[in-house]
Amino acid sequence: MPDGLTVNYDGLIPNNVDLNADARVRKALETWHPGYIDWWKDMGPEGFQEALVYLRTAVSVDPKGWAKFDYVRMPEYKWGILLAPKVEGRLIGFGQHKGEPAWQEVPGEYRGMLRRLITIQGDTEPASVEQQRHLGKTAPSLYDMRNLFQVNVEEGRHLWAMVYLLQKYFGRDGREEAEELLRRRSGSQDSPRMLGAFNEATPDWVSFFMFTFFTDRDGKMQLEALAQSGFDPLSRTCRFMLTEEAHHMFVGETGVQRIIERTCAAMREAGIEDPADTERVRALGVIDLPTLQKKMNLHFSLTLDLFGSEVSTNAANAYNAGLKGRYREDRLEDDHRLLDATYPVLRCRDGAIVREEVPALSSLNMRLRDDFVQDCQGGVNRWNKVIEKAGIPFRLSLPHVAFNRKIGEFAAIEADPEGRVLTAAEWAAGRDRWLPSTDDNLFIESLMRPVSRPGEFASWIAPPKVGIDNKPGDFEYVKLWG
Ligand code: BYC
Ligand code: FE
Ligand code: FE
Repeated sequence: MPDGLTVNYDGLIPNNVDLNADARVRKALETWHPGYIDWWKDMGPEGFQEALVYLRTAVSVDPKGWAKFDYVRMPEYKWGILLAPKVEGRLIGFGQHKGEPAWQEVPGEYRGMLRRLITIQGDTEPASVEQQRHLGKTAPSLYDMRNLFQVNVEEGRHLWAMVYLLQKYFGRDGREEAEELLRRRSGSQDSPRMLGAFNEATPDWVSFFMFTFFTDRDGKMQLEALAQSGFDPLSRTCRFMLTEEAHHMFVGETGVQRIIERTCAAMREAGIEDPADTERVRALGVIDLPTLQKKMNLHFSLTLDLFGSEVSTNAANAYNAGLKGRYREDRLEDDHRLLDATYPVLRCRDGAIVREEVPALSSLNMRLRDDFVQDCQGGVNRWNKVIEKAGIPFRLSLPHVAFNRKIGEFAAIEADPEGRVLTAAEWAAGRDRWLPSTDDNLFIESLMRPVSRPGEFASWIAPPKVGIDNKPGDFEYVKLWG
């Protein structure tokens, strides 16, 4: 009997869901598999399909030892279907069905809503791989290249995770959605990915690190909310995905931190005290802190759009139905129904930003976004410690939530990073001070030169403190020629 912890590696698709006993779903997934591999070869990391990459693969869902490391060619990566172990007797934790047994099958009345949530979640995973496919060619080290590819194969696995749910629980519509997930393309005019931020470019490694810090963290928040789901297979799937997600945010946070370390060290060596003296700082081959702030402004604001509208009936319905909870719902202390509660929401009223009490059910997107901002702030504080320790008079800060928004309350207005509402002319005049300008992007692009000798790093980024899997500094994380 499968114990739900070890993974069966015998078939084409490693899994801990006893696919062998489920001929229909196994066949559906085996039918989908070649299209996935074609997609990966077409849209996955460009130019590195033959390289041997030192990757971790999930071999168990036991938190104490779930991964093993080895050299793999990415198209041969074992993309498996892994659910966190079932919790016997689990009950629905919130909404109108609170206290009823968690669903093991799709509740008919919520089928459409659930399918939509799973499809949107699934769509973001391949989108990010598409956005990052060019980056291997400019990796600042083999260590960073390996981390990029690790993130990419795991996002591929997250697609598998959602496709499994669609194929197993949604019959023919699920099959169609699974096909569509391989058909849409990030940035495409005709069939774009579903959410805005996943159609933006990730043009350089600074953007990559900001993306994994901010946008993968939206992934974390959304997965935490879906891990609370009364639909038990979704909950179990998301719980396991979260163990992988931690590494993605590690890549982002330490990536930016290493850029900051390098910049601060170079400034000190050269005796530059003014962080705004960007010309002299750039001449050192490092990224000036004001430009880093602009990149942060961009990726933070793009990611805030992923939380949807502050006031949303979709979110209220999903909560009421018991499908999507709040961040760590199970650790919150209230009635978990929220019928009479309110929540403070920042709104746009007659062109001004005001705080209003709104029914708590309608403001769940805002609440999750608040939790997200708080989570981001922790990382920013750690970055600022590095700058402070170097004695440089500069601090990074998250821009106001109204800054540069395309979705929700603030889509209709322009605001600066402090949250001052601006006229169109003021916005146009200030834009290049707050967001990366063409000139900033060209400068960053000029630094994006590949470094591919083991143990060497590009001029603009410090080496990591420890290697992956405790490997030494000059470890060959990627064997480029296979
Ligand atoms: N772009 O009530 P509203 C990750 C649409 S990231 C375009 O405001 P709702 C990852 C919306 O669809 C996590 N359209 O929003 C990270 C709706 O359209 P319809 C991904 C948008 O539904 C890095 C209309 O506007 N997972 O995993 O409450 C690397 C009104 O919607 C956008 C999830 O997001 C947008 N940004 O909330 C790899 C979880 N925002 O239906 C992976 C699943 C809204 O009227 N998704 N619209 O045509 C959800 O929970 C919700 O769908 C959303 C939106 C939070 C996204
Ligand atoms: Fe993911
Ligand atoms: Fe991720």
